[in-house]
Amino acid sequence: MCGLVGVVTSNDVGVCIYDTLTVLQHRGQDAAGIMTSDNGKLNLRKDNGLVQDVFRTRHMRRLTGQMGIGHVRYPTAGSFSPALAQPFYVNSPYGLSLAHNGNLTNVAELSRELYKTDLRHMNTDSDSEVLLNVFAHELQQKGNIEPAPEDIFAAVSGVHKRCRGGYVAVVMITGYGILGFRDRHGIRPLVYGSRTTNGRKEYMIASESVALDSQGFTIESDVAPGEAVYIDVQGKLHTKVCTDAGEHTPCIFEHVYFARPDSLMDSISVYKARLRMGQRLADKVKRLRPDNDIDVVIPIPDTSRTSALELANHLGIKYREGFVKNRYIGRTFIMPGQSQRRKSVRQKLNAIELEFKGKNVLLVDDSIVRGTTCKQIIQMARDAGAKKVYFASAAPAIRYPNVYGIDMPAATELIAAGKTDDEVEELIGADWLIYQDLEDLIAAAAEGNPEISRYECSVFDGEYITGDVDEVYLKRLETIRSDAAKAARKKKSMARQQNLVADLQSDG
Ligand code: PIN
Repeated sequence: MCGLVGVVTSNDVGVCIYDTLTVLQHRGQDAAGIMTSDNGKLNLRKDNGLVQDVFRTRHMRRLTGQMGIGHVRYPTAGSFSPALAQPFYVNSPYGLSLAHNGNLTNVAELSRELYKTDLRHMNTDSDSEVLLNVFAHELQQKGNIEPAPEDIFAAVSGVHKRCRGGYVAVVMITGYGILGFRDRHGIRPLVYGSRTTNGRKEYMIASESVALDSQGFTIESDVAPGEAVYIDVQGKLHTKVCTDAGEHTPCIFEHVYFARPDSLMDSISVYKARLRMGQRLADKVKRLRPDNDIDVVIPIPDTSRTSALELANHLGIKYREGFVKNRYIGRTFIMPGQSQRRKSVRQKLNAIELEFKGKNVLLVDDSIVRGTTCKQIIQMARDAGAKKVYFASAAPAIRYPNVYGIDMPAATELIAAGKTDDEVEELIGADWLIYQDLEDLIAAAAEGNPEISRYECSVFDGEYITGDVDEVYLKRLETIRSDAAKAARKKKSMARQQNLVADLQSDG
């Protein structure tokens, strides 16, 4: 998962993009980058790390210019090299830089095509570099000295013809403007808005509306499936739908876990969707166990708080904060390798004993992925004196990998893959496990925007909307995503860095 932003203003944009990236930090903590364009000259700073660690005052001073793009990275394919930090740049045509969120499912075929037919060199195995080069090739074909909006939109059409998957991107065309585009199913989110400064309209395109809020921009619209939005350097907005729009199927997982609750996605309040998840889960609890003996509902912070609160309200049972989270520790979900993940849970969460002692507790989490964290948390609840530990997941069982830009583990590492709910219940050590039903999850989101009738739910139902994901593709993904493969890649990239340091030292 990644977060991106593009801004065209009348003043220097560096600080505005920096501040926005801190607001989008939840979408990726692996790397961050900003590229600005100052009268046709580009300034770039990117590296591995959190936004606050990547940018120092000396970098910010250099990030001048009235337009720019920024990116926070979450390593979908599990690579940790700083070379994969975005934005990416290609000098022809015009000097293009790109920040991308999502995943291309036909990247192997595209890479071959770029190399053999378009005569382009790829320096990484990142699909973002592929996307940039496909766009660059398509725009180059227009052959105009100055790109007109029609040329840019035609290039986006070319991208949609060639690329499959779930993707959004912002592209800066040096000296000309900033472009944002969204795949034809609108799987990944993208929104744009404006503000007026000294009588001039300024624009921002971003992954989430909370980015706009934070900088005083007002939402104009979500980018529609297949639509492109181009803001030229004078601050003029151009929009066009650049492909036959497919069925609009936004990713449901944004509502489950990824997006900030204060964002609106395709006009749906993420916060309200989570409240409704809690309400629907309560209905299911009542249906299945009308005489349940739950004493207290306890969320596993942070994401599940919203649904746990509404679940408790609808059950008429006390809601209590039984776990305290160390807010200075990153999300364990993103850490590579099982052993590191196991160790960090206790560092991250602590139980308040008095909320557990002698009680039957219903713990609530947003989802169960690998099951390792929730297993330990259930044990923590027992250690704190709980009589019975029930576990509710605000999302259905995750049984299939994600191929559209969410860093789900390999299928073999998903606890529910190929298992029944009872088997998962036993594996995590719960006295009762209750999952949200998929139709309830969908309804919880859909109530916020009745125009969207379908969602991208592949991690729950194994249906891949782009129709090109087969066994062979999933097998290949498995070899890239498994913890063992990630660990091997990390080792290799660290060794490479150490060699580099040794070389520099020996150079004196
Ligand atoms: C919670 C995010 N959420 C917690 C991510 C744990 C699955 N995990 C998915 C639950 S927060 S496990 O946003 O960081 O607060 O299934 O792998 O054990």
